[in-house]
Amino acid sequence: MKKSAGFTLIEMSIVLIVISLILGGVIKTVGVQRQQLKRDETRQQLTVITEALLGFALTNGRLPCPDTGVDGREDFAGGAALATLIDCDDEEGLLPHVDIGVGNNDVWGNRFIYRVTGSGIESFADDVPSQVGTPQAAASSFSIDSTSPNPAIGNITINDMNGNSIALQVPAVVVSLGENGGRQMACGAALSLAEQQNCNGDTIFIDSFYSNQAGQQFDDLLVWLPLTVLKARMIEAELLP
Ligand SMILES: [Ca+2]
Ligand SMILES: [Ca+2]
Ligand SMILES: [Ca+2]
Repeated sequence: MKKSAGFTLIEMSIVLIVISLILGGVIKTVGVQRQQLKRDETRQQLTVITEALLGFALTNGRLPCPDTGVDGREDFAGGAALATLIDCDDEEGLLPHVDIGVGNNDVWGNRFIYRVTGSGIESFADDVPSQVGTPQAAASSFSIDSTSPNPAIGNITINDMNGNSIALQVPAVVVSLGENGGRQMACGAALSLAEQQNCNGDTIFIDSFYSNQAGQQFDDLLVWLPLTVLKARMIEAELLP
């Protein structure tokens, strides 16, 4: 029998299957790389935000209040900055990106969550005058948010997935809710317990590695301002003795 030249149907099928497997692998790899790039970009944004928050603190003698509306501006209790004390509308809201001069959204198009401690920190936080819009004089007092009388320390805690402390007495934290941020803004039970912890409005936050395991999904990206760094910068700038 004469064997026909070229591929048989079976050979063609095998070739097509192999090509599709290779292409599938390539597409998957490209997808993972794109995801990684977006996460890297968000980490860079968070680094810029940290610097911007420090800059705000150096200029104003305090950290900004969260934006509890949609305009990217700080919100104060009663709707306006008080003449006497800084009093944030809420300790948690969205990053007041306009006031600190950074971009409004993460790479997935969602605003950053921002929480500032309701307690001031140590001896420089006691009932300082409002300095909204005016630079604080050198070596004067410094406040995070002096609504609490004689506050002692920052009150935000960063834990790992297992509830172990990563950082305590944190003055401020900024969260990108990751790719599932749009859904997570509702902070519903569809999210893993760890992700719910980053949008439920309390003082506990979770930082962990990326996971897409069922029930353990975690794609949030966090940055926080350590008390030590904030104090060191304020001392350098002679805003603290
Ligand atoms: Ca606002
Ligand atoms: Ca998330
Ligand atoms: Ca929480």
